[in-house]
Amino acid sequence: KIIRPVAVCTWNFHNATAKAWEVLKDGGNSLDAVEQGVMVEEANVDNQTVGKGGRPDRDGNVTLDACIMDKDSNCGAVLCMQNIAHPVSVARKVMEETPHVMLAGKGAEKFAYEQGFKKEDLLTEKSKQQWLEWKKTSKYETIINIENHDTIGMLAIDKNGDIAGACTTSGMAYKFAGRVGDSPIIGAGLFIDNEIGGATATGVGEEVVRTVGSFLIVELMRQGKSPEEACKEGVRRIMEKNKDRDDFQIGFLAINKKGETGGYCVHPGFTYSQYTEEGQINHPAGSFMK
Ligand code: SD4
Repeated sequence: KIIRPVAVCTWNFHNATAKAWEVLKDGGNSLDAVEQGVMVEEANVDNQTVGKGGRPDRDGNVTLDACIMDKDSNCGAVLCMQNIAHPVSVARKVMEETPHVMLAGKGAEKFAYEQGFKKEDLLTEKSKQQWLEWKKTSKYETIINIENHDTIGMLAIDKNGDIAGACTTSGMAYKFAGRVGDSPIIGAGLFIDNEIGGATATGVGEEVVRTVGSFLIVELMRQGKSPEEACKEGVRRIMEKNKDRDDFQIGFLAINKKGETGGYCVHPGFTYSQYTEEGQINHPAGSFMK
């Protein structure tokens, strides 16, 4: 059975998939759907892992990472960019308006201003106070499923059967200045191959980068695995390299050409939110640890 259109995203971001659905239901394309969908969370100051309101690095600066990829394998990304609330839209401009795929730091910010984006202070009072509290101990640790895990990766298939994806984050809270995770790295935090499907990731980015997680998952689907089976194998590969350690979360999410979706994670707790013509559902993903 072919299911389309479909919008699906990491975690419980109903408002984001609802926004994407608005685009898709009227025949809009998957690229516009994923961009507008994730922008909901970039603008949400209560989400402290994405966009405005994101937790800062250890020096108190909010630095954002995002990427976007379309049905023709065009892609764009911004890395470690400050003062711009919608990095996904800057990533789309990089894709559409430059000969490049990635712009980082000051260069990305300069390009954004040239494209008409406004400078904004992204550090909210809440995130600032929490950072000041953190500085008293300066201990870098992640709490599974709680801290640091609200990155939004979104995948969509439109009426034409074309797939696109986007991923956006403020990265790990209190990271080193300049640290970039998996989220803006094509193949790691996001990958689309319109022949096969798409995948995206959330969690401790370092672990996703070293297995090129999202690319791996799309390739596993090419070999015949379902989205869930492919995500499960992606998690297994990571755990294979972490025999002595399981104190971190990773969640993978995938969609195939039929519009089937699936996810898998390290620890119970990762869910994904899906919107189809049957409405909105939040699915719990299977997990490696029980
Ligand atoms: C990162 N993968 O920067 C991101 C963090 C994340 O939910 O997913 N948070 O490593």
